[in-house]
Amino acid sequence: MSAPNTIFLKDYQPPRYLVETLRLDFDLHETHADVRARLVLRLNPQGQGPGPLVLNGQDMELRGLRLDGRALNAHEYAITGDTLTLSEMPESGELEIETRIRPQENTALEGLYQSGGNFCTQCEAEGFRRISYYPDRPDVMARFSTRIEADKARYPVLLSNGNLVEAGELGNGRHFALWEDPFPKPSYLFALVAGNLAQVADTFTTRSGREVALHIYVQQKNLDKVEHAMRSLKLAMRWDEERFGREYDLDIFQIVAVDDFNMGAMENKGLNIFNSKYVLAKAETATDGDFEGIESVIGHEYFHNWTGNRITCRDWFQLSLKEGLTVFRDQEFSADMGSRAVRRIQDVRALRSMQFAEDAGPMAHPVRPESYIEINNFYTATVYEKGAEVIRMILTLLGREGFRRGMDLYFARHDGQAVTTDDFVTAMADANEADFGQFQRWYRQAGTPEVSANWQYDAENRTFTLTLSQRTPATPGQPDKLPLHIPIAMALLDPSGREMPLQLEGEETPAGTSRVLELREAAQTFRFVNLAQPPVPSLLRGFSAPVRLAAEYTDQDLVFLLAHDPDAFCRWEAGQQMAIKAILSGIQDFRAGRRLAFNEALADAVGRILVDDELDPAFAALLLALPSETYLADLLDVVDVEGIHVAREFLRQGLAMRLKDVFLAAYRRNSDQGPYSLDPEAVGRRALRNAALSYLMSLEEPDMTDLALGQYQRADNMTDSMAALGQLAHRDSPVRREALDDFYARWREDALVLDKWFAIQATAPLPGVLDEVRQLMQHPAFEIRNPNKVRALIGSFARGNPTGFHDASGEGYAFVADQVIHLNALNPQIAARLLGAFNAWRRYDPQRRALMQAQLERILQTPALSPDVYEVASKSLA
Ligand code: B3K
Ligand code: ZN
Repeated sequence: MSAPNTIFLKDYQPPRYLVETLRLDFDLHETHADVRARLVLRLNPQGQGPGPLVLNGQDMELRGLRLDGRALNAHEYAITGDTLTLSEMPESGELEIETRIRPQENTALEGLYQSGGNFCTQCEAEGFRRISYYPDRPDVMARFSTRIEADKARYPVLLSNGNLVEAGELGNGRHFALWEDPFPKPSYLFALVAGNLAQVADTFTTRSGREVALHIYVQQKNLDKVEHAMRSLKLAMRWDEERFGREYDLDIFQIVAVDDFNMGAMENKGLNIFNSKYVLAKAETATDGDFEGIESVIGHEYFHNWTGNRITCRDWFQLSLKEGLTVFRDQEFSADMGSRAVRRIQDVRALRSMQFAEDAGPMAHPVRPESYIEINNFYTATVYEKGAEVIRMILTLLGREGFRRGMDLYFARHDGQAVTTDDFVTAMADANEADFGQFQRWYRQAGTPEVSANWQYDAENRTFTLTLSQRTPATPGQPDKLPLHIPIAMALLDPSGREMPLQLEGEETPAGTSRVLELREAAQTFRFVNLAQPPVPSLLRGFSAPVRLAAEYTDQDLVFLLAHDPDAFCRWEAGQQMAIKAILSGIQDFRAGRRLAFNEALADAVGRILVDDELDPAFAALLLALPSETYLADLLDVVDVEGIHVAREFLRQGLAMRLKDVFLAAYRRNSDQGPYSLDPEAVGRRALRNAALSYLMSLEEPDMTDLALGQYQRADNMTDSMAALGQLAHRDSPVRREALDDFYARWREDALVLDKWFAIQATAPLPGVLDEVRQLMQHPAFEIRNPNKVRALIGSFARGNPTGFHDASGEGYAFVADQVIHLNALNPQIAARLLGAFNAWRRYDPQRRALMQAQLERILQTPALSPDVYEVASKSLA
């Protein structure tokens, strides 16, 4: 095949024409939809001057084209590939375009499509061009009005962005609604919904006293699962006012839940469309993690109203302008709603297991990429999560007030505009008279920086010398890296664990007990004076920068930090480092055919955590969570699939054997008798109890299986039910099948719960798992066109089952590659995501490497490959 085009940031040109208003008329039918678009266009004074008008359009039939009321002749326009070009375009004029599209046949779930018999849309990034010919780019912002006409019995609810201005009957069983959005917006924020949906309504009064109607639409049968989403929405609206001074700006805010959705949710102006996974929840069907996910995604999409919608991106290279910033905002929201320390550690875990791996692989790209083939492939952990870390570093460097000043200036300066990440950083710098010149490299340079720290205490001179150095490994297309501006939050702890007063050489007096050191050079030395005792440094507190830190800690230092560091992140990290050391040495033993040795110091440390009742139980649960197999894989030069699994399980079982009674006591102590509560304390106790269960189950003793089975049978909530079922399903025992069948029989009507059932089976580290996955693909509840099902079954197998996917036979690879090829024709976005499971192929042993390479090559030779899949496969092989 001929390679699809690459788009480069350096080629950016402002649009030649702007659209002032866009009127859309939809006529929805059972086999098709007719769309009429009327664009009021004018020459962009900042553009290249008069010339042809080029519109984007894909998969549609052009049925009419008029300029200022006059039908255009065939020689006045040209359709080539995915564009429509008008050679002669006056400086201003009204263009009327009639197209016919087929939402019923749209399996890519981009543009207008059907889900569960309802119509809905997904336009970001470039889905609007499947609805009408249009300058489908974010720097063209227009005022939209949308009229929808459809059968009234089938589609009683007709929604679009903005305010409802008119609605009525049309006789013949059809009806219509007219919506107007007063805020100019890019086409990617357009949305339409037509369907048979039930509504939950509430109101929110903004701090300036305006009342906003809040409507959440779901299927009738799900009305009992909306309360948490509504509560989250109101909390988010209040929080954005309090923390950032941002009020909602329309009279109505609507959320619609749909079952078929490529990602989590979409922030369309005034009409967010959500994957039902991020709306529907009640204790019986959703886990504590699901509840947290809903709160954060509802918050995230709501916060986009200011960071994304009012101020949007100039082009898609600037995606992190809205995504990194909005992830940062949703992380802060969640931190303020629950335990800040726990949320921070969870976020760091996710960043390390996904973004660090991305940065180390063939798709590594900067937070602001320089080129892409398919923009949908760049909705990545780098753009989102590393982008959020970059914002967080700005906060760390400026302090909370300075950061707020910068945000205020950003909103004041750029409201209503489509801007760049440079504009954002400039606002931050200007508001604080700060210099972010070097800092900007975080946006341009890919790869995870490695920071090394070593130190010396000089008892005679009472000084402590800390040397920090940095280097960023090469990434595709970026062989050489420059030093970054890295904030390293730190403190020095005395032998009792207290923070010591800090005085750098040259300072008159000590000031404070914690600092942010600014590392700007390749290597820098910081000398602290007046220290009567040798300190242990607490470094990268709160994970103040997205780097890999190599610090010269002894085993003793780690034990000390785990016991005493007042900074929760560093305390947790010390425990992780101890576990990592133990597992890495276990892997070496395993490789060498030696018996694995157990590190008794770890059992002491874990024992102390389990009996410490001062500890927040949620934090204790995190301390007990072993580093993920993916993160461990990332730490090895050559990934040892079996070794990681064996050594990690050996550590889990070793701890359980030594501490069985303590785990059992913790299990019992944290059992809740009362009714289910979402209060952080109760959530934490469930987490700790279920962590204890996972250790106890590793003993593979019949009474422990009974414990899990009893928990499964008695659970009144999905958190406890899933935790127990997961344990039962991931070990070979006589009750395994029984429990899985029971769960299915109970939840067969609930699609979201069945996703959990699929995922738990797909991630079982058991022989024969691939056969089970194959069988499950034939299960009546499985549906290849539904992204949630694909993610639950195939995605979980490919990314959440290292021993299954990487089975030495290569069958796991062949299976996933088959699915990628199948999905390529149905839903390229989902296919490309799945294909990402192969990205780390070069880091495996020669046999596995060859097997994965062969599958990638087979995929690349598939006829009619989508640009999405082409880009991932070709870059992976490059
Ligand atoms: N902005 C959307 C993501 C769109 C993805 C398009 N492939 C959801 C979000 O980040 O809020
Ligand atoms: Zn977002």
